[in-house]
Amino acid sequence: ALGPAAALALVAALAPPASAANPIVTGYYTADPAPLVVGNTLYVYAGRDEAPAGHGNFLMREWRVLSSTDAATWTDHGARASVATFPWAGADAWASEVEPRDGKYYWYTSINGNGAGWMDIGVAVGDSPLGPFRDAKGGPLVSDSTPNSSGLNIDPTVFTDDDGRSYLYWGGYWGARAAKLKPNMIELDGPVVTPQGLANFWEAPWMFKRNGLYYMIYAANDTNGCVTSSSYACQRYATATNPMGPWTHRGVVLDQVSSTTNHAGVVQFNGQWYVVYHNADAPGGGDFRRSVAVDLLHFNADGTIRKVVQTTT
Ligand code: FUB
Repeated sequence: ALGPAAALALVAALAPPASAANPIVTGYYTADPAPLVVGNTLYVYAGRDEAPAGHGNFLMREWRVLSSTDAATWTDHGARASVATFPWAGADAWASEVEPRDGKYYWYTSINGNGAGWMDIGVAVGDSPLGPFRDAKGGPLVSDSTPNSSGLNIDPTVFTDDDGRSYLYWGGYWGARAAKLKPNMIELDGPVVTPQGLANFWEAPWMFKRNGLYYMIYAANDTNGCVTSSSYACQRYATATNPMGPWTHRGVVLDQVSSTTNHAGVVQFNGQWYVVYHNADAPGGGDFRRSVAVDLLHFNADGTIRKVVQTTT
């Protein structure tokens, strides 16, 4: 028979991993979450939705950081970057992602520069996951003047492969774009290309790798199995055997959520895969008053992803 200590250990081993109470932040609204694991800590970088009730557009001026050691209870580290982090920009702290390299943390952001175009991609750098972060480049990494840029340069996702090469994908509305990054992480390495195979791409790409296979999840808004109205979006996903594609579309991984936008990140933490996304479920929430949620992500034996069960508590 098992002794009490062994029995407790067995129960702990058999217990399902902690799942979050959603939304993970109350008290203010958060959107466009980007998860990152450093050591035993899961960080979530998210924009803050500041739009008052009834306001019909995004009002976003800063990015917040949350952390957890169990994906269920969260510490709020406040705003760690804002529009003011980028002296050449003026507004719109839209979706972002943090990528570590060589002991530094590079925070890639969608931001409204003061140039001729609309949205640009900026990059800030810090010495820890919580910063402090400073503008790394003195100007945009991607702007309208970047050859073959997407026209709406938003939603950067950066992926670093096992061989140390880093890749940047981004894009919104008019298509996805991809480029290699130099090891300094603040310059493109070669041309901007249009990745192939991301069927019905709308915005919000997020790239990761599992068992040697590259995955891209991204928002789509087609009514062919994705959403009931193209004002909304689902998350489709694609896989590839090369980090620059071509990609093979695999299906819908996250159905329409309660906000019109649908933006997600995927991460493995404590042996479990999670999807971090946003919706409008929080009290007083809406399309411009969104809240971050965390749910489990499950893979089938053949590497395909099961559709996420969205939980509300
Ligand atoms: O939060 C502003 C924009 O809405 C993001 O950049 C898009 O991904 C969508 O979530």
